[in-house]
Amino acid sequence: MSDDVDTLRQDCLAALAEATDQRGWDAIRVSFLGKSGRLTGLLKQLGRMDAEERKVRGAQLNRIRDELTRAIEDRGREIETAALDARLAAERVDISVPVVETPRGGLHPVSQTVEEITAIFGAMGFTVAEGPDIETDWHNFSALNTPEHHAARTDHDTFYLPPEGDGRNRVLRTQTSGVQIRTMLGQKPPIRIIAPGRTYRADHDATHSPMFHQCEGLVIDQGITLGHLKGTLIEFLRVFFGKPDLPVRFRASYFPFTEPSMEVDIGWSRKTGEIGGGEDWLEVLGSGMVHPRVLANCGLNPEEWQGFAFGMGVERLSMLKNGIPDLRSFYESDVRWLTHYGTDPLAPALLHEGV
Ligand code: 2NL
Repeated sequence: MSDDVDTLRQDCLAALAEATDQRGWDAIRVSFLGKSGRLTGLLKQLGRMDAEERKVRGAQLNRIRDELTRAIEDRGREIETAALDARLAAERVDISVPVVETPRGGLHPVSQTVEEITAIFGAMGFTVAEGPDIETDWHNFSALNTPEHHAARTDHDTFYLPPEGDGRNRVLRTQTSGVQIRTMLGQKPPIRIIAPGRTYRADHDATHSPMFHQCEGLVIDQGITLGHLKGTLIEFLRVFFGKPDLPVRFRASYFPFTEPSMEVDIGWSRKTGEIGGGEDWLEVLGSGMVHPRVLANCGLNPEEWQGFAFGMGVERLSMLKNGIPDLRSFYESDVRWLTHYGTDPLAPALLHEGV
């Protein structure tokens, strides 16, 4: 081998041995095999040689080119592997280190219960309607056929707001019925809505809070009967409590806004506290066929349209379903209580199998 080629070969192999990264390696590759590289330069000289000399020199240069090409490729792979190993070592994660858990918030049982109620009635074709907490006494009482001197209207039971001078008296709504009144006034039947929300009564003891939550429901269409009311509420209660055989009893009652009116009881055992059977009954809902005068107050002809309505206390249903003994605990924001009774905000409202 001629000296210049041998030097070139030694230089290239020595440089490769020193190269530690991709960039240095690439510079070596270009400086020997690139367009203006040293070996390329020697190969270009072949054209100026006579045939005999070119044959000998050409074979030598080709052999060196093959050797160096292979050496460069091998070194390239080594550098690549070393770089990957270094990265893997640097980015190593110790999966045995314990995680610091981020405390997760939960849904308040009232929110959870409203979601469950909404999911069940939603599956039956109801939509959710909302309205103001501050309601005119016309929407809260008069439209609902509540007599001018009814006990519910006294400021013993109702929070009245100072007059605003527009001739309309305002109250903190004592039930969410105003939402349904507004719906009947604002849209044509058929109507299928539930109205969950805060309600207020001037009452405060172990079993009453001045603010609590109700969910009312309203269906208006042609040919609606007591059968539709009973079927809807029985289905709701059995799905809500997850008991396909839950005993449900309708008991005649009185509300100014429905006729006939019925309270709804479910079976329970006074001895074990268990819901779904036993010797006793527990009141859970109020209901009835919408009074013709309420329909007329909302511009609906009672000869043409009928409907049923119902109302329930959200905290009460939550207490019964979740075994929560004390109403006041709902409003104390005790983190231990919230952690115990709160539910995963990302879990969909649990719907028991329909019955
Ligand atoms: C109860 C009883 C009830 C209604 C609410 C209602 C609403 C309109 C027309 C007629 Cl717009 N009725 N609501 C009807 C019956 C009972 O609630 O015990 N609530 C906790």
